[in-house]
Amino acid sequence: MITDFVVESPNVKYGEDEILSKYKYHTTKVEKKDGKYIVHPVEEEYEFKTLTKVPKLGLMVVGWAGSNGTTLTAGIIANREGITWKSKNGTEHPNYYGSMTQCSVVRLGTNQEDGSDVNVPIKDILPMVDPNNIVLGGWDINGANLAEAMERAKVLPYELQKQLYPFMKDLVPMPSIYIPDFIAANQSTRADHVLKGTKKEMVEQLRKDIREFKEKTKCDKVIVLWTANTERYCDIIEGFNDTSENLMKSIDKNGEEISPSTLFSVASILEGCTYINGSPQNTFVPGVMELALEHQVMIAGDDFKTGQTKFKSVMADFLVSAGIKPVSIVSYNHLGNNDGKNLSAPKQFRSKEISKSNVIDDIVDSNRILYQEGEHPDHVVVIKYVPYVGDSKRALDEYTSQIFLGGHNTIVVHNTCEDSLLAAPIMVDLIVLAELVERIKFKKANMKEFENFHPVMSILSYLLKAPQVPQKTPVVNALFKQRACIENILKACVGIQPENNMLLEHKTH
Ligand code: NAI
Ligand code: DG6
Repeated sequence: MITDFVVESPNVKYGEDEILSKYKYHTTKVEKKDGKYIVHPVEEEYEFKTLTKVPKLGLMVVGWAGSNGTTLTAGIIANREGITWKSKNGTEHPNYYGSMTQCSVVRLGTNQEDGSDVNVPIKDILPMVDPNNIVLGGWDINGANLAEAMERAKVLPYELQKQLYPFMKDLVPMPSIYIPDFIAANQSTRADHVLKGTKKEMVEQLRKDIREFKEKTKCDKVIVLWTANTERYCDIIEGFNDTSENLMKSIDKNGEEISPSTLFSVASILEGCTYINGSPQNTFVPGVMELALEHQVMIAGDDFKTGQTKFKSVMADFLVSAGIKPVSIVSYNHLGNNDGKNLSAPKQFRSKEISKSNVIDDIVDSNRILYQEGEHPDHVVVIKYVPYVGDSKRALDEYTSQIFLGGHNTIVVHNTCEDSLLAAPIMVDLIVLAELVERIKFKKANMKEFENFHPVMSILSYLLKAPQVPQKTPVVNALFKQRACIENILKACVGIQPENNMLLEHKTH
């Protein structure tokens, strides 16, 4: 497969350290006047500048000794070292299946010779970090080394674990912040590796950890990723965590209603490191959002979108866009890993229930033929802890829809899968894309200087169950719209128009 390409266009310039692209952005503005919509097709001039030097990237994982943390680490090492292992099916090879940057393609255009499609991997549209080169570190409230932790997680085949052991036994997480009130009580026996001190002292310690990691590994850039246990929601309190100033004062006073994840995000932002929240809790209280904006540091969240929710964001979109009306969506899960154990506590379950429940909102709200204002399908999410099934989560969904002339259509889906094997490639994508987004700058016609994208990286919505977006920005949950957003922004950076799927060249003489 040829993956190398160059765009020949007066609008695209390849420099030594950057790619410059002049781009016409076509959008449509609509106003309501005298009871009808007035539609204005608009063309806006943008310039994109992508810095092409790929940095040496460090990733600091919070919850490094968990199932996701160990699986991600194992996957990167197995790929980097080319480790193969025997299974009953023969020799298995490492891969990044499940990662859209590493294993999916985009259509570049039409082959002039035979009219066929020309596709290239997403990772080749712009220079991106190779996940094999990511330098890993992190924290955990449990002191197991990564080899023991991988064994405990029971995710990977034994023959692969055996070979990974020597690479992982010396990787030991740094002690972390444990505030029992925020995660389930059933996690207490795991917390044997914890930081002491006030909240302010702990933030200072995390900042020092980040600086020392960067120095020791000689990384150009560090990203911090939360994949630790799901926390309960934090109350948003006026004068306490509602502004960055109040939040920082509350940290100084060792205030109570501040979660470990919020403290991590603050430390990360103050160190200028992008922070990604892979769990559902509201880490990004308004004070954190404001802090990220003030420091112009990127943040993204919440909650990796892996299996059931990803499917739902396709299924609901398919049904509603087919003119079919889902009226009841019931999602049931059982799993037996430590995530499932933590989620068996009501407050932690509630955080997950919220992030899993919002995923059809924009799809339903878009169609006023099927749904009246305020009308919504029944949508129920159940999660049960069943230790025996371990990481092999079972997800059962029932979609009941109203169809033509009073009929009903019920679709039932059963999905069995190792949860962490779905999550690790999503983590790879979040890291690779977040790092790239930091190197893309844009300038609109009326702007003097190039600017970065908004610090709240809604471009990563595809990978997240409950995407954080800048204020007054619509949340998009529908999976293929989210994917198109990533694809089209990357293409814009090399002067290629979005895919319009019209294929007029095949429909006209
Ligand atoms: P896990 O329970 O195996 O790992 C979590 C790790 O975090 C544990 O090692 C624990 O000791 C550690 N931890 C807890 N509090 C900590 C703190 N304050 N600082 C540092 N470490 C801390 O869970 P797993 O399966 O790895 O999932 C991690 C998170 O990712 C959970 O919140 C889960 O809901 C979320 N998630 C998982 C998905 C999946 O498909 N596996 C998908 C979406 C989200
Ligand atoms: C129970 O559903 C456990 C959760 O942590 C999920 O497995 C995880 O959030 C993945 O959820 P989903 O809906 O994307 O499969």
